Amino acid sequence: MTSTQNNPAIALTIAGSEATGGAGAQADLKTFQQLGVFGIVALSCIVSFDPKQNWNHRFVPVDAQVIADQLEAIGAAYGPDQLDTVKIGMLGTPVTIDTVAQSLASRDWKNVVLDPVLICKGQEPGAALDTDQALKREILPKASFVTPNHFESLSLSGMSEISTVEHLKEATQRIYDASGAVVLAKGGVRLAGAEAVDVFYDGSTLEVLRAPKVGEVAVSGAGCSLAAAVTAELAKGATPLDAAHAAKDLVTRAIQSRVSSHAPFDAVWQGAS
Ligand code: PXL
Repeated sequence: MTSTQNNPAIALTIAGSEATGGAGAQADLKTFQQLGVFGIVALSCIVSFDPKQNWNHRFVPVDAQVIADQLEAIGAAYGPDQLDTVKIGMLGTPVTIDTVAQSLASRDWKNVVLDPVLICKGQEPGAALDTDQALKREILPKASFVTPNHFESLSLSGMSEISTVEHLKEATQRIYDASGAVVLAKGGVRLAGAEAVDVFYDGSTLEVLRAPKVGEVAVSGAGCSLAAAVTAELAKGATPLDAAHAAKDLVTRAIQSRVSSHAPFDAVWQGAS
């Protein structure tokens, strides 16, 4: 059945569920909706924090065939003329990465926004080595836009330290040179100072995006929402730089409007503005 009465921009996120609703696919969909974009999800994994174990991550990958099935259904429902923009969030295992890479290759995408989620807050970096390598090998070359956080910028740039804005600028240039993707690297609370600084680089324009820091503690879903907002704006036809600015604005407001719970971290709220 086709109806052309409504014609919103459409964006897909391939992401994990984070059950408490702060991060992952839930954050992506809320962000898409807030920016007037019709959101679609292919679920890659399910994360359920464990309140009995210090809110550690319990991670369950979605079966590879089920991921492929979701992407088959989505691709059949929405042709490339309707859906040309995809965000990739937490994939979590090399098998999932393989599956997603194969599905992505079955059509041309205008915008592939990669939030290169390696580990979540509180996880051990070493646990993600094989995932890290598979992501770099199989997904990063397909990305047109990448949004690394501090830890991911270290990994993708090969730098041993990023503690100043100058370091972060160098990281964006290195990541661009290695990937060809537009880079929006997040300083967040990891860089000292009164401002939350992100650096944008597209091969020619290097721009520092600044907003007053809202506290010194990371808020759940900020990174997911930033990449989702970039995705939504690109789906609507914005330039990468305009998308980055709009995303920074949305996330700043979403952090200011954050929601507290009995979990040890607050969650962003995109809907307040
Ligand atoms: O914020 C990174 C992230 C992304 N996706 C899922 C997550 C998390 C962190 O908890 O659970 C599903």
